[in-house]
Amino acid sequence: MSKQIEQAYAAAKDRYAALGVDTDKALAELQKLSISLHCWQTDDVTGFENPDGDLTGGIQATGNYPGKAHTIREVHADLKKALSLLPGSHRVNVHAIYGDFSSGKADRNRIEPKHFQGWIDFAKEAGVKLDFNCTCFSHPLSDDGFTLSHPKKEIREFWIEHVQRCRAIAEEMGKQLGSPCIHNIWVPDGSKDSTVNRLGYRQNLKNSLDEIFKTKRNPAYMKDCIESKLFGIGSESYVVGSHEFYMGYGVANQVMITLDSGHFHPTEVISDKISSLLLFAPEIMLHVSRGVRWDSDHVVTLSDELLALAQEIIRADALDRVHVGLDYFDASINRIGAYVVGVRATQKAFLQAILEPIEQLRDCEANGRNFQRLALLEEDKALPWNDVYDYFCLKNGVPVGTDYITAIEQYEKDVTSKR
Ligand code: RNT
Ligand code: ZN
Repeated sequence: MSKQIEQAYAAAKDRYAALGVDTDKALAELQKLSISLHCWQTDDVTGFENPDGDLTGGIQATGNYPGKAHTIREVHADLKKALSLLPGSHRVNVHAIYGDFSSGKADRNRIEPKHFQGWIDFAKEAGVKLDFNCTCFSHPLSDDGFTLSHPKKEIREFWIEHVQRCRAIAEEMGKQLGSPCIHNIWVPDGSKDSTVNRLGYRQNLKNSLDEIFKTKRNPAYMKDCIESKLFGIGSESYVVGSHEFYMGYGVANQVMITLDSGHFHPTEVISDKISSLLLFAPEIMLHVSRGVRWDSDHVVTLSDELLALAQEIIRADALDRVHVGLDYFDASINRIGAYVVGVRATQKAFLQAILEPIEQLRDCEANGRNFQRLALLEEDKALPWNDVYDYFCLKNGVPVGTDYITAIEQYEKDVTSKR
């Protein structure tokens, strides 16, 4: 089998070389792409603060496929399994509700780095870096739909304290792991029906963010980002943190902006936002997801839009300024399988983008040879990029092609089905 893969790679290498593309170089580029795996896919965004509580905040994980993780150990084991089936070295994205509260419960405004030391130790052992998120949902003080923009000062202050503490935790993670931990702020704030106070809530959110960012953190250890959304379940009429809000805030204050591909109108794409944002914001964080109708969080697949997104980043030579994370939660299928499919789809999109015969394409465009540009782009779609990806898996010592399906079935049989 490995001989066939090597032969297919050699043939692909020649095909690409004829177009001026070096596949060995492309593989070296892909090897550097670190994808942040969202820990919340293991347990449908439940966490350990209140394992019996409901998920709130306009997000929902549907399905009841058996085998979800119930403890930190199980989350770690599932992540390790997923990582063992993925080529490359990656990151893990942790949410504040996934702390270790076995030494005693700590409310959100009381959490400390010690609650996340277990995650840092896990990361060291698993050879991954960490990213972090404050959790401004699934809590009694977010039940009426508002947190950082809440009309009541005491409630805003509670959430400000939470986010401040999360930024300190992120800094500790980055310090111990030697890689800046990206801390994402997403708040569910919004309302089901029309509000007559759109400006008021936004003013509150702005003031809360100003307060939060007054505390400077070491950028070598942590970086901040802010995430917008168009609407959520139960916040259909108004979301405080809209795209315009965070675009304005991020550009004015030079804070990194998070683009979640599921957070826009179904016909609006984030691929076309990359080249604009790169001109005005310092960096971009991606939450790669797949919106389907009103749901923003289906498992990522190799879609045209995912490819367009990767192409925009590679064509702009911006891999060092764009951070790639995943964000979806599917409780209806094997959860480890959901990780592996999503990460592999993302890598395949980036690999195709890296393998693009960009010099030839740019030459066509510069000389008005637009038919030739179109034809090259069409031919490029079916070049043997998957042979290059198979070889990438082989070289990284992970299952090639459909082989990971059997590995996941085995893990389900041995581990998750027994939970
Ligand atoms: C919600 C946002 C947010 C969450 C995670 C759990 O719509 O996408 O990023 O998915 O924080
Ligand atoms: Zn997101």
